[in-house]
Amino acid sequence: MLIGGCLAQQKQERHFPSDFIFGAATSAYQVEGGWNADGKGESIWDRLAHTKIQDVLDQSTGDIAADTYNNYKRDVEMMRELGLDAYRFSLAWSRILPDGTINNINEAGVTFYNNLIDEMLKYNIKPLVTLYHWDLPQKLQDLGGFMNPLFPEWYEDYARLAFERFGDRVKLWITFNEPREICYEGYGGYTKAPQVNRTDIGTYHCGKNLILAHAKAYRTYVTHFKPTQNGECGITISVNWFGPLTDSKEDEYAAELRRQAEWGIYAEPIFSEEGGWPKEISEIVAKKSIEQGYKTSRLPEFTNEEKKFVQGTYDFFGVNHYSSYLVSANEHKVDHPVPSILADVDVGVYRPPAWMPSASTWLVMAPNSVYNALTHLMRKYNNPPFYITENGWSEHPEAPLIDNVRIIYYRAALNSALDAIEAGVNLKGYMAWSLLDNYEWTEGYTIRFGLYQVDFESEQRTRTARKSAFIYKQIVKTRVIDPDYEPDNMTMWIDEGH
Ligand code: GBH
Repeated sequence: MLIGGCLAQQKQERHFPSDFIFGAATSAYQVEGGWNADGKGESIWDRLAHTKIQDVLDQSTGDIAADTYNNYKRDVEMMRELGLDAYRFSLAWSRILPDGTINNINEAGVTFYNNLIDEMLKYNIKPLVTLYHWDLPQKLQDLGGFMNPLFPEWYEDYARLAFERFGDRVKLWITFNEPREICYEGYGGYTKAPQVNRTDIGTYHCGKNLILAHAKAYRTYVTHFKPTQNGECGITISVNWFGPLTDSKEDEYAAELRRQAEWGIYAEPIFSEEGGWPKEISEIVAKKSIEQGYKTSRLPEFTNEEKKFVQGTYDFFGVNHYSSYLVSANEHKVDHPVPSILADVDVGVYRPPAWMPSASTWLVMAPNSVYNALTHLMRKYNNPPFYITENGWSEHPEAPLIDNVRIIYYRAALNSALDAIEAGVNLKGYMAWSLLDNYEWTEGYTIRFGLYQVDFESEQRTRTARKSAFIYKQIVKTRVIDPDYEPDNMTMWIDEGH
């Protein structure tokens, strides 16, 4: 009795460390609006939304979105309501550099971010800034974007400017958000801007240039800014969990291959001791390329010099984690374009029907998802500091403000994060996706991730706290996940000191 009681109590009282950073996240194109305000240049998402509207589910654009460009003070007020330690947002490259190059700086764009950062700092909210969340200046895309070997230099110039202008106040930097979505979906496929759809080489060449660009920016930061600014710089990779369907050797190997194709190709060059691409991928793509009649591998190898340049270029590993898949060597296979990265690894993925669906087809509630992903990364990459830079749950626009399933998801994910911490994972923070409803890329406004609902029909883009906001606020405040906590009512307030 006594022992049982103690254990139960212990489990309930598991605390997040007092220096753990709780926050919420957004990205520029998804919330800002002001797409051409005050000298902002066109980005690849402006171009997609304005010329390929048929590719967006509800034919909507991010022209106004949640109008954070005009509402940033209200956003900071919401951070204070939630009691957040940090807020993750991204800079729109073309707001600062309209044509992408440092030859033409748009001071009004710099001012917007200065205002946002200063407003957050007034209330002790740490800015966690993503330099690139998918909105490349169109003028750089006109030159090939990530496929141009000059890309790492363009990016380094932009990053240096950001460190110069904001680094006195920003101490946490993320170079890129989700290389997989940038390269696999945008260059290898068609589902994200710039819709290049070069399935054979798009993912791989974009990936290599992205990694080189990341390393350049990191090294610039470490050499020229870190000594005086004392911040940290990392990269955010989407690491969903891919486990084996059965415990057979074949399925274990299949799962490893799929993990490499999903995120290993971006993580391995930066975080592994060996450096360069995952060796299985190198071998498979080289072999298949020759069979397919290519003169060289479709995977551009890193030179030894490049490998060394890239290795270890991180202060932390940013993880965007949402869900899990089970991988099979022989079952559940679907046709992929040939050649393409998924045809290269050629495995099947499956999700049990018992895993609860969200409004997004790709997002289901999987058991131990955060724990499985983080403990795997810890073992594989020698336990670097981790931040969960995104995690959250989607519902349809008409779902009620009492968002009980989202609450179940957040509590489960945060419990899973505590399990990971107890297993030794060096997890330092957690950002909920998202602070508020926003433009969900080609799904437009048909998918809602916000702790705050946004009324996109209203001129003010009125924000209203969902029930999940109250639950998250309580967790942030107490550092404990109380499964029984219920807010007294649905009126938000700001605690003293926030
Ligand atoms: C993040 O991407 C983004 O960083 C953020 O901008 C976005 O709003 C948020 O998540 C919510 O989507 O199963 O083949 O259809 C999440 C990454 C997006 C990766 C969906 C997988 C579906 C691929 N995931 N994508 S598929």
